[in-house]
Amino acid sequence: MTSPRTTGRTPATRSLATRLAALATGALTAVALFTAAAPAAHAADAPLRDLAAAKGKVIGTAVTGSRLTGTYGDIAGTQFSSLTPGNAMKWGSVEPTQGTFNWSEADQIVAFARAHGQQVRGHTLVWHSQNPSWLTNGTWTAAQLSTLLQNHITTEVSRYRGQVASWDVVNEPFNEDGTYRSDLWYDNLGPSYIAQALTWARAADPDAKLYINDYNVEGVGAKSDALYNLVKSLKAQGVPIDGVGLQAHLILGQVPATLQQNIQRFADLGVDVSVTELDVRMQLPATAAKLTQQAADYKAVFAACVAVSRCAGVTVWGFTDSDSWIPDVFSGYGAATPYDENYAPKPAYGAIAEALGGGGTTTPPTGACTASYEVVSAWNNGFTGQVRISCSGAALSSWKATWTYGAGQRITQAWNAACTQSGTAVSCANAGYNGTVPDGGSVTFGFNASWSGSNPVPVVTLG
Ligand code: G2I
Repeated sequence: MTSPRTTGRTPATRSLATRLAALATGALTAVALFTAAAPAAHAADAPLRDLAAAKGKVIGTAVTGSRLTGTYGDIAGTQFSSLTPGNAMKWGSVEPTQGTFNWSEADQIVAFARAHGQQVRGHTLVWHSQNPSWLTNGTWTAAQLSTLLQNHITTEVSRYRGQVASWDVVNEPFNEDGTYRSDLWYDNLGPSYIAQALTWARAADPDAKLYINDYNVEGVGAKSDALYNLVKSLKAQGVPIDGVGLQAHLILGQVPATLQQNIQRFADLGVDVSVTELDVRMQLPATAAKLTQQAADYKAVFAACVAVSRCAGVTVWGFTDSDSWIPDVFSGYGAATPYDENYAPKPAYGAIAEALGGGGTTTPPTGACTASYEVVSAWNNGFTGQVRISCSGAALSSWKATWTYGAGQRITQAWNAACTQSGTAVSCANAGYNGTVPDGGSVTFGFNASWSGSNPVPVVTLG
């Protein structure tokens, strides 16, 4: 289809474009004085970890050790109360050659967590994947394999004794139909490897909470029934089991309806439950509608955890889309985490805050800084916008304004701020000279952008 704003416009279409522009300007200035009320994602809201703590919950994220500096480190260190090494504690990472250990990334993450007053979730001791090739390619008797596993668990858990709050001791032991997964451990040792692994872990650190962790066990079904029956039988036998981890690698719009009921039934067995690897993937590109649905999905998961007292907390599997496994594994899918690739909080961030009792309409702050977005002028395919950041009863020493363009608008130029746009997400940070907004004062920045079709006013979040 040819756009009326491409070549060969007739006077009639030009006048339509002019009228559209006039309409856009008029309509938008009318609503444009809309003020994005605080809470801003970071400035006015308490950090997620404080909101979670007020509910008695832990909020965690998987992290990559090499990235724990700059903005990534700031967010990881301030918003979350627990860190899970995404890969650094797996057997293949810590003992790539038999008897030669590499603890550097795991140590780094543990030290970072300690410096930021955070828990560590150890992940993972017994798994079918990411084992070292010397182990998987070796030929072992059952007795040798059992000894290797015992030594591995003892070595790793002892090293972090007192520093790892919870261990995903056994990861992904089940098939979808609830039978045991055929892997190195089950095939050679039978199902008793699970009880043994838990027992060895308990001996190495009696204070760590010991979990069995799996995916597709979030709702009631054959696989979660198998996990339920296993935990029940381990408890009956006196095997040390403290918790169940529901990974929760979810698809947009598919939070299981039985999630809370399922968490509750595990809790009723006398174990803790944690959501350990939450992400919500969508087919790309992300649109405003998909991000809104994603926010609802995140909110539903957090709300389910809040509703069950033995739900210890929720960990997201990477907090930024730039550190997510999804695009590598599910072609065409992504945008699965609460922050975009440029660390701008997505609607899911606000939804998490709301589920944890913050954000939204709860307690209006007495003093606040707010951002108002205004379309100053518009023409057939472009417009000039301005954002004013005003403080009353509060002040800022730096700021970042973020919003989502749901109708295809694109920033082409900005002044008095450094603006970037990734997909629909816009992020504008203060220039070197205008980061300070005093109590009772304001700062403005401007931009040009393109638009077509419609140009709705976005909600600006201040951070
Ligand atoms: O697969 C998603 C998760 C499912 N539950 C258990 C988790 O441990 C698992 O995490 C992922 C990591 O997020 C990925 O980062 O586990 C993957 C391996 O199964 C990790 O991917 C691996 C890549 O496959 C390697 O090529 C890469 O060297 O990450 C490694 C380190 O970046």
